[in-house]
Amino acid sequence: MPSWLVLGFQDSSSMSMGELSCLHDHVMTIMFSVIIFITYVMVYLLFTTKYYKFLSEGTFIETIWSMIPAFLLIILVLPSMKVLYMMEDLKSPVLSFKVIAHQWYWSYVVPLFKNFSFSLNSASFCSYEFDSMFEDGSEEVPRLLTCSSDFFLPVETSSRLFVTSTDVIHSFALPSLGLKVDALPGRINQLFTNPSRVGLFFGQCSEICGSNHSFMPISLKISSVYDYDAVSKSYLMDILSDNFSSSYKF
Ligand SMILES: [Cu+2]
Repeated sequence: MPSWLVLGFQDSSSMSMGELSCLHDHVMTIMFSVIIFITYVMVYLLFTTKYYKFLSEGTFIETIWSMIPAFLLIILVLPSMKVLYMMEDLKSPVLSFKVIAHQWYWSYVVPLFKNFSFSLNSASFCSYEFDSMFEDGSEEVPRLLTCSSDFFLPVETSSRLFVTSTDVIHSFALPSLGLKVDALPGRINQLFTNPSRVGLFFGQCSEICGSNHSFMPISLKISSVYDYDAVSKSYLMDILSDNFSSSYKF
């Protein structure tokens, strides 16, 4: 999770975020080498009094200084394309979730897993929806990141997130999983993730979406596949008992 004085990325929790961190380091290494070399040459030329007359024109040197940047661009673009395709390829997801942005909270539509179904008055459920509001917590919980209910995903399972919005443009972002996509009204964007470790992860809306933009955090709980049904069932029971507490017993 984000903490004070951390200037780099958060620890990665999925393979795609690990690859993104590696790509970042790769690009930075090349970029700083180029900056240092160019700065050295420019400063040297500013202060030198020598002039090498054959350097003002020469086919060989011009070929060299065209080939080297082209080569650098190729070694920058190849790993970038690899990560891009890795993140976009859906690889037949096991579960599909729907993430809906509102001013100013998130709601999630979660499928029930492993043939778990729930019937109430002869209607059976295969998915359900819950809202996740910002919660102004006490000192023990992370400030501006705590939600009333956590979104949850099973670990080491390919999941697909459909992201959309009901009002204005928001952006669903979870840095430690390397996820970020705009939530656009009238359009569905999709994300693919395969979390590699369990835990509680935080993100925030990353599009200036109105006066309470800072107060729509995302908290994601990644549990084991075996716990997923139990968590799912307890959420469903909570929602049903909130909505039908007077008429039904569970
Ligand atoms: Cu927003």
